[in-house]
Amino acid sequence: MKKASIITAIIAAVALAPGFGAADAGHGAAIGKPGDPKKVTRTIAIAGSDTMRYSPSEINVKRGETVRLVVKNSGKLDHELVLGSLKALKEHAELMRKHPEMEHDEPHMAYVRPGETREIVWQFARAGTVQFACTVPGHLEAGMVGKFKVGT
Ligand SMILES: [Cu+2]
Repeated sequence: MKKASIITAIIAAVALAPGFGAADAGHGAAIGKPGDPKKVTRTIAIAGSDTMRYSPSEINVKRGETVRLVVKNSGKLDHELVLGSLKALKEHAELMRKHPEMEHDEPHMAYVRPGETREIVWQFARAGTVQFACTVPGHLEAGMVGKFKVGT
């Protein structure tokens, strides 16, 4: 019995270990997908600052809409905007904490150094909420989160 539960634990650990990428890809469908720049209907400017807030932090979009997010860092620290579910964002933040040197640049994220501006072209697929956060260590925890309210 004890042996069986240890084996179960090992299986669970193995299943979870490479699961980060897989889970992320799976949830990618729920949050939408990289958009076609030709189909952009709206440009939305979002600024991240050292007060650990985004401005604006709540944005209404429509299901199926393709938007260009212009992410500006108006602070003196590095910031980032990563789209995802809160769960995936927390996992990403944890990964960043363990591997601060980690290079990561995917279509659903924009890493902005002080004074920089970067863009994400994104198409929202489902009605509901798509969250975003800064996964620079400590920032999400300090409240650097925001959300898109995807309407029909
Ligand atoms: Cu930040």
